[in-house]
Amino acid sequence: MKIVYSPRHRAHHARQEINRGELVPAHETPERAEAILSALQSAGVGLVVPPEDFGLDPILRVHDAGYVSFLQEAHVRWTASGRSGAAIPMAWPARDMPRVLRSTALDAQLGHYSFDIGTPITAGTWDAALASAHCALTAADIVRSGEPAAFALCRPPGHHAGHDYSGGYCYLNNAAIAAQHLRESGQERVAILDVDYHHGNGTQALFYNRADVFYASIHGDPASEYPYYLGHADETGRDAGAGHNLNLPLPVGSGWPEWSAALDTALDTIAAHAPQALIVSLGVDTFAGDPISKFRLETAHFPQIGQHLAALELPTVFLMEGGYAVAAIGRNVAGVLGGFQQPDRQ
Ligand code: Q9C
Ligand code: ZN
Repeated sequence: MKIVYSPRHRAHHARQEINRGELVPAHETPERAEAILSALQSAGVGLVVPPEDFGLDPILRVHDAGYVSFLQEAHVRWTASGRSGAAIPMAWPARDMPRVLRSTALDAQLGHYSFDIGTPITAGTWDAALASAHCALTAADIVRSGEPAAFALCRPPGHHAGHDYSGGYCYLNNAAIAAQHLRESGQERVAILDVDYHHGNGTQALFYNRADVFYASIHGDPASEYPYYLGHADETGRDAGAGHNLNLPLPVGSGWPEWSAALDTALDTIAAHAPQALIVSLGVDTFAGDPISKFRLETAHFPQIGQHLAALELPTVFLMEGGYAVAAIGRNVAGVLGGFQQPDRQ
């Protein structure tokens, strides 16, 4: 399958993040994408192609225009105010404060358009995020044109980003942008399967009241795991979207037996919704060696994920989300895609 990749991801490079109360080297690094690219090339997964330029229109079908403008300007404003490094939010409205943005202060806007401290805006963040979304759109078009699958090597990732907020290393919701694009180019029902360790709160929220995009996620139980405030099993959709959201939270420490049982449930439910296309939010932070996550999948399990997905026999857009064990990320992603392409060989 084709691999859609842009070197523009490198423009987004935060040096540090706050984790467990300490300033530590950032986990979401350019090396992640480079490691994936080289592993996919070594494994012969397919031709590497650049993203097409879709401009802003398909982004604005999903994201708020004020948020998109803010992302483009935030780092320039940060620097103009005499600060160095990345723009980082540090204040958010509490429940009894109005959520409408009245202040023109940069710090008010940083808080308004985000939900955590872990999503810094550097000089190149906007360029990288836009290229990442264009990779997802290009992969969607490749599949729409008749190829059975494509892989978008998205970086930064997207599934935590909502209509008008960043969070969890995510700025633009690549999966949602690709799903909306497929919807508007004629696919009546689209399913998104999110296998990243973390619940894709942004993707869920964007489609929660819609029946045309089904969202299913297998993730660390938000009772203890990020993003904490969304991803519980009783969130099943609202209004027209009732019954079109499936959360399968698993306890910390879950391994292949529990995880693959949840995958079977997700795939059965997706099949019952009879979508015309599948988008896979592919995070490999379910790996036992992941530095910030707590599932126990081993490298040998990733080809089996691909194999299970192939059994759905749906046009499939894979796009990259998380995975922070850089030494293993390439082989784990190559494993999923290889298992999908050659299910009989696994
Ligand atoms: N101590 C993705 O995988 N920080 N985002 C968690 C845990 C946020 C992960 C801190 C993790 C976000 C795309
Ligand atoms: Zn994740």
